[in-house]
Amino acid sequence: MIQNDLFLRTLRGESTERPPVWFMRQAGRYLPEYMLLKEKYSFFKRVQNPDLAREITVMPIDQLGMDAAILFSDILVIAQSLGVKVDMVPNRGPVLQTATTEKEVASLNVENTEEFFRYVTPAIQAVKEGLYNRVPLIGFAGSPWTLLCYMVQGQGSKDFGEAKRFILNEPQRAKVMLEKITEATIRYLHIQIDSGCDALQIFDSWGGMLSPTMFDEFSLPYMERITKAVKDRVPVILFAKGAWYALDKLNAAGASALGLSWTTSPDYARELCGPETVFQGNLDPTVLLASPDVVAKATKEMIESFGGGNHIVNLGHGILPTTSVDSAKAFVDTAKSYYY
Ligand code: 1CP
Repeated sequence: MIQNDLFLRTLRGESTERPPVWFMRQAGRYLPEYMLLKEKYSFFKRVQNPDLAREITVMPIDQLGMDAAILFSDILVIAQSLGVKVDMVPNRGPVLQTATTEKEVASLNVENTEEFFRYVTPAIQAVKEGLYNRVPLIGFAGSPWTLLCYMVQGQGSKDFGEAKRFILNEPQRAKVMLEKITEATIRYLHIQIDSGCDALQIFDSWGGMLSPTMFDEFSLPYMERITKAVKDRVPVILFAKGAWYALDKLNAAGASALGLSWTTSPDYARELCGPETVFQGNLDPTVLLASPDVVAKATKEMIESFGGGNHIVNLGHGILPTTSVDSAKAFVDTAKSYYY
């Protein structure tokens, strides 16, 4: 059905002619046409309106030609579905009403998940029409720990000190919260699959902020439950940024591929997980601030460092807003012209 299924074949562990390429945060930020839509419509309008979701999701595919599209949305929609107010404040980022007291955590409502996500099916169907089977569509969610970070901290943070204080002082309450986020996420991902997503990625953006033992307690088990709940329907990519110490455990959790940040070497990852594991990554996103020639050279070296297979070309985290379209294109074109 899908014309370019290179990404899905790689996720199945098949040997391919070249590595597929897409990158985190490819829909938005660095694209001038996105910035125009951003001026006109609020963030959640762009997420929920099928025409806007289609336009923004398909825009990078039309302009740069990646091998997979990722649905335009945000990880924080799960907080919204649980009843938490989220504001996307221009030039500042998300601001959330926090949930930390026993009463606030008890009031998080999983039963509202399907009702809240009514907009998802029309949005994904519109995106699929816009893609007309050119490339697969990736759905996504944040990991429960990363969601808890925002729901407790109330905004982005360099150290998520409040979120860590919360899990240290109130581990039981934190686990009630993580359970609820997990349940809502599983329901949401099933809706994404039912609506047409071909693969899923779980973003544990702040997993690497935890020590290995805290990661085992507060992040891994929940990501594992989510993965097990959906992996027989579509392939799942687990990306725990900076949690290099947990790669073998994430691999054992049932992922089809593991995302790597740029501080993890492919050799180390292979040593921990073996030759069969598919890795995704891992160029430092700041490299894309350099000129297209420099980007092309660094991308080629990165691809070579993965040793010629079981690899999806991506960045080690989201593309930076100040990246030029030409440098982003050099990244994509280098992967697309690299034959094993
Ligand atoms: O209006 C805007 O352009 C605001 C910026 C923006 C965008 C473009 C936000 C606010 N979210 C998004 C879209 C988004 N977020 C996507 C779209 C699909 C894509 O192209 O990849 C995805 C996958 C996300 C996921 C996301 N949101 C993550 C995980 C990935 C990562 O980068 O670590 C996280 C941590 C968020 C939270 C969030 N949402 C927005 C911002 C600015 C942030 C970061 C807040 C912070 O910690 O400072």
